[in-house]
Amino acid sequence: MSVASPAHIIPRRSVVGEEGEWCKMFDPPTASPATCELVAPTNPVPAFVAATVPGATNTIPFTIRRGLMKTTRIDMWDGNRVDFFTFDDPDIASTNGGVWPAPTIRMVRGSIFHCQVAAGGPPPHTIHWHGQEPTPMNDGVGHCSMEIGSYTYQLQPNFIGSYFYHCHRNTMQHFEFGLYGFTIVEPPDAYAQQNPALPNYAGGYPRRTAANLINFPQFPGYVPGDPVHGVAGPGGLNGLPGQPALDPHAYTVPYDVEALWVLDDRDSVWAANMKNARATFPAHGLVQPGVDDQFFKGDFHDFNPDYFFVTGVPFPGPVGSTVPCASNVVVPAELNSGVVGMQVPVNALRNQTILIRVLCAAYVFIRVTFPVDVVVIAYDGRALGVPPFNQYNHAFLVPAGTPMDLSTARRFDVLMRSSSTVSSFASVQFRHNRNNALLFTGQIPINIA
Ligand SMILES: [Cu+2]
Repeated sequence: MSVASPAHIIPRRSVVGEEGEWCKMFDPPTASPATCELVAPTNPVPAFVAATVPGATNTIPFTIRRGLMKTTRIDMWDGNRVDFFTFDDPDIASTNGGVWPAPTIRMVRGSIFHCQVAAGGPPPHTIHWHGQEPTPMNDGVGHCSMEIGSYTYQLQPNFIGSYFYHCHRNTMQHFEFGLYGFTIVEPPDAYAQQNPALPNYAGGYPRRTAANLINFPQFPGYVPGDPVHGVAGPGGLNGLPGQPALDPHAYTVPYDVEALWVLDDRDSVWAANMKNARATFPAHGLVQPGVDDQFFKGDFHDFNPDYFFVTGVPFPGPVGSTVPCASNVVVPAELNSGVVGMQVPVNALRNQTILIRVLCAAYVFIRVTFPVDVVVIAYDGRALGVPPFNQYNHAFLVPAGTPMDLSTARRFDVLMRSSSTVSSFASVQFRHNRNNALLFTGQIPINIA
């Protein structure tokens, strides 16, 4: 199809004069909208964080908060300083000024999730929940639904898995500059058990995630589900009056160790030249919105990364090298919704079930190769073989040494379990998005003692 063909032109009405509440892409915005169809939030995680993380508060009941955007200058491994755009959590003082990546958001399936986002830096921004299924105004799609000043996002997570949230305003810039964080949806009872003396202590491990492991009995504790009626059994996803009680663990498996690998790249020259966060914003009063605005200003397409990271941890080496990251990095509970002990490199014991959540936050291609067999249980926040899409896919084994490719914003979750000791690395190749040239090889330690 061609945009030059009269048959393919979609008429656009002018929105001049409406740059307020609903036409929020303009600079400067003039109003913040109310959340559509607002209902009472039920997310239990903010109260848990306030109860367990020293100094944390829960200012708005059942609601998490995020502030954006902060400008944070981060030291690279070689002493160069690079600008990042970052979030903070106003309920956790240690994040003031912004952290990168943003604090991980955990939520439980079926709860009503609210996130109040306030723009302290130059607005507008919009938060996309990448794989969640909110109403359109809460989906935060770039250039369509904007939060300005302050906006409360509302959604109900219905699929247990791995997601992320990111600014979708001028995405190639705001996302690459660091305005993102990881999001994890857990079973409905993940935060119900809050006694640290009990094995399912909500702030630690084991935890559970969604999977269909009917063909992989090496992972103990898997609870099968009802393939006809879905994850929740005959009562349906949310239960129906008179139907049997739901099993919150149907189609889930416990894991003992959790690792988060957010793979990212930075081009320091690109970052230095393109750091005006408002460079491409359209202005009020343009006659043809979407035509007269300046989305294409700058050299955003010319991206050649020279720094590489896993979950904010640097791979300390130049382009062309093969370099391991630090071997002992644990995500602080205050940056992980109160959960203690989520790892970056893997340090586990024999016969522990290890869950590794992988996100490609890089703009170049990623090629991950594990030194031991893994079972892929989910892609992009959807567990393979789990209703309602169970007839279309299934979990599968990836033998040791087999490369797996990822492109920007994609995720996969793998399970690993070894009865023998392992002292090795997973290899992460960063390959150029235009010619697939190998740019850098990062090594992530995997130690099973
Ligand atoms: Cu933004």
